Amino acid sequence: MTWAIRVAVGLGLTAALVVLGIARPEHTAVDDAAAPAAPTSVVATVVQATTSVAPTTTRPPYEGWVDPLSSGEPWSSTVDGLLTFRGNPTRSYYGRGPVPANPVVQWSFPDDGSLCSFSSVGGESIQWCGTGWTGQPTVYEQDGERWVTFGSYDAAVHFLDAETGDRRLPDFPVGDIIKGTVTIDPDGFPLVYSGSRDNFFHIIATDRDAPVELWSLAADAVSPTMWNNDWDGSAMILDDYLFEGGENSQFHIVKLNRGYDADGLVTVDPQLVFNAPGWDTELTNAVGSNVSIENSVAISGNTVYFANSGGLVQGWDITGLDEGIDPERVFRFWTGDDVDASIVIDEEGMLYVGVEYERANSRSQEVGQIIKLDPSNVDDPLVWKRDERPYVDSGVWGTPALYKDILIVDTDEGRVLGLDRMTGEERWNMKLQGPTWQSPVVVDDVLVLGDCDGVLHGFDVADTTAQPIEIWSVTLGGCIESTPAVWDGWIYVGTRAGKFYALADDSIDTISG
Ligand SMILES: [Ca+2]
Ligand SMILES: [Ca+2]
Ligand SMILES: [Ca+2]
Ligand SMILES: [Ca+2]
Repeated sequence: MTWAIRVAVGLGLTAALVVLGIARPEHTAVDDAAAPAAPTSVVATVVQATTSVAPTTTRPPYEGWVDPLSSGEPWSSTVDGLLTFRGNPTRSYYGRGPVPANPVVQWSFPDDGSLCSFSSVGGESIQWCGTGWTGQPTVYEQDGERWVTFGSYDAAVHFLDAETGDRRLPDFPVGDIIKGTVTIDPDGFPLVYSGSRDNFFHIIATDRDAPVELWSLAADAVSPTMWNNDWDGSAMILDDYLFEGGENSQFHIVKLNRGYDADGLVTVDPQLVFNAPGWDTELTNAVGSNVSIENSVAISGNTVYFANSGGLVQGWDITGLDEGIDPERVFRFWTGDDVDASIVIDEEGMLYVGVEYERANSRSQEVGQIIKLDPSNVDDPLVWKRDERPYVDSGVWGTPALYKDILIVDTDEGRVLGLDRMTGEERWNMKLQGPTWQSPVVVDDVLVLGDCDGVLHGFDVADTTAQPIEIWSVTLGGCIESTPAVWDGWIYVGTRAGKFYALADDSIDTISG
């Protein structure tokens, strides 16, 4: 049975956006042109860590950074919520049900106008609206109340009441658009971590009348850098360390030194304790200088994984980080082409990687666009591969989703695939209006996925051997490019038409129900 819920969209606004040519994403929405290089002289300092917080799990304590068995589980035992892009260190937690059975828009934001601003791409200024890649909202409890916090294309972070859409705090303006997903402090400090195209990675306090920036990391604070200065990746925070890749093509680790002052206000005293290029000479010889890191770092065991626009998947061992021992690269696999999707890691430590097809080189034709890697087999890690390259500038932008025994992947052309995790064999496929760049969300056996016609779909995927069954659809308008958040009967998502939406069943009564 299918419900088609049509939501009235301001036709004048939609028409205006179409005239401006921004109702659909451009392929430049993820990749940004190289910025002029600036000389830098800041050198990272190494400080000794003094404390380490043991993770709380229902299993015996794990002697390391991230228990691989935590794949698919919530991140924090301190803060209830969806706290970062794809929810946890292995980028494999999609939210908490129930999923609405018949979702209806309960509120939209802002009340008037749209979330738009102008930003430059390659010297040309264009208007950007709403939220885009990756743009997943965070949903969480702070001081006993539920917040929805996200960055958007109006160049601000928004802090909203999850039930009403009213502002909990004034907007926090940054210097340029925000494409990525903010991270909420997993240890309960009232802190929000956000990148921006404004060349800074920001740490924002949310425990006073207005949000306050406590610190920022400039893209040129390290050297050498390559390509650009934006920050799209969603940070990961473990044991007071922040891990983040930048479009400066470097991998950064910051010791936060979080605390509170005499008035009880949150403080940080960040120290950049490590940074390293995410490229090597072999890579730049093969692909040139576009080696920016646009995905969100993923961590399993004692290894931080990420990939860059040069297609280099890499793992960095952080075993001795809290003893002052520098991380070392322990895994290297070249996919041949741009990897902007985040790496997803299963409970066995296997990596699932979505790859774009824009260089069209022989390596990307050999390796394919959806791959499973076994990083314990450093010399021959490729477990399986799948080709998804119908044309140049296609492949995968969305971060794949692990669900039961399958991997769910959407492609630029709008194909959605259910693949056997063990073999890569196709269980099912379906076609939506592309480009589909959001990351599939699966909660309570329902796949929530939007398309670029602005329709948000719910599919029953409980039987992983069967074709998904559409159980509802909601027309929001614009292109749904960013990843939705599902939490306690609500779905939160923005579109490129300029608004941010909260959907729930009309019968929803209390936020905590
Ligand atoms: Ca970017
Ligand atoms: Ca690209
Ligand atoms: Ca920039
Ligand atoms: Ca890229």
